[in-house]
Amino acid sequence: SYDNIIVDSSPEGGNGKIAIIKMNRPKALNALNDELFTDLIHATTAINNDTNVRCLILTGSTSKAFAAGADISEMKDKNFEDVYRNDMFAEWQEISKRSTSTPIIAAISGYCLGGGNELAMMCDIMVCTKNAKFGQPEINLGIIPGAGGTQRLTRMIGKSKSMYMSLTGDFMDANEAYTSGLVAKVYDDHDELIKESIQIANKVASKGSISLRACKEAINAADELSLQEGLRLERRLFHSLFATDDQKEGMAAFLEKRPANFK
Ligand code: CO8
Repeated sequence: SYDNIIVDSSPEGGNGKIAIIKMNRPKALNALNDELFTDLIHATTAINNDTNVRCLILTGSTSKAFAAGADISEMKDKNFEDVYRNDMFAEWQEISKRSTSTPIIAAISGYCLGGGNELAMMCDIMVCTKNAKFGQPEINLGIIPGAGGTQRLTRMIGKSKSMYMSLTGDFMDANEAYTSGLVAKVYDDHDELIKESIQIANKVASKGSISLRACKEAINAADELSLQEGLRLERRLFHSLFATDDQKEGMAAFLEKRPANFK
């Protein structure tokens, strides 16, 4: 058990292969402080190493906030030497797409700001409620995004919208986040968000675990590789899946007109 997050390893409605982590500092709108960081990295690492879990949902414990950013009260008195020497926020890469091979769904209600939005963008599928608000308001604090906001957001929604958000600090609503490609789905409220996220996670988790991880690796490589390099990586991963039982089962099941039973 943790102080700043709630981990549910067998959520109601789940198929036994999914887990949910809820960030739980509701009074501070889930501002990401050191303790919450530590809990989250510990829990995601444990879940990533658990081969029974094929999909993880990351969400906030209430409808008001996914996370309103890094904890400003913790950062306020730090100086350059502190943050440079400790390479502040470098450890967040643990949760990022490259380090955690289990697919992660960010289920977002309410505020998703600064480091909160950066955390959501480290996940693989972002879904939200109608009341969600996305932003990189660091510019209002005299700083800039520090955990991928200038890089991942630009790749996801393009330069002009990314510049607009980070230079003005204005928030983006759920509708614009959907039409901009930041989120995959929008739901009415927090309860529906969680219910539907569990359904998405169940669907993902019903697939073969190796093919899921290979698929995640290939899609994330698209951020970094040239088209030729990316196509080559995709082909090699595709070839490697012919060494798995899941490929045999998946193709046999199709031809035998029955659902596949991936082990
Ligand atoms: N840090 C610390 N406390 C916060 C934060 C935060 N980011 N956001 C909200 N809180 C606290 C408030 O101080 C308040 O506490 P208290 O009740 O003790 O006064 C409580 O949460 C409720 O907040 P508000 O009263 O302000 O609630 P409102 O509904 O009036 O406003 C807002 C909600 C608009 C979300 C407002 O709280 C706000 O603007 N928050 C700050 C948002 C922000 O600037 N975020 C960026 C932070 S910097 C950052 O994220 C850098 C990222 C670097 C990488 C991080 C790695 C992942």
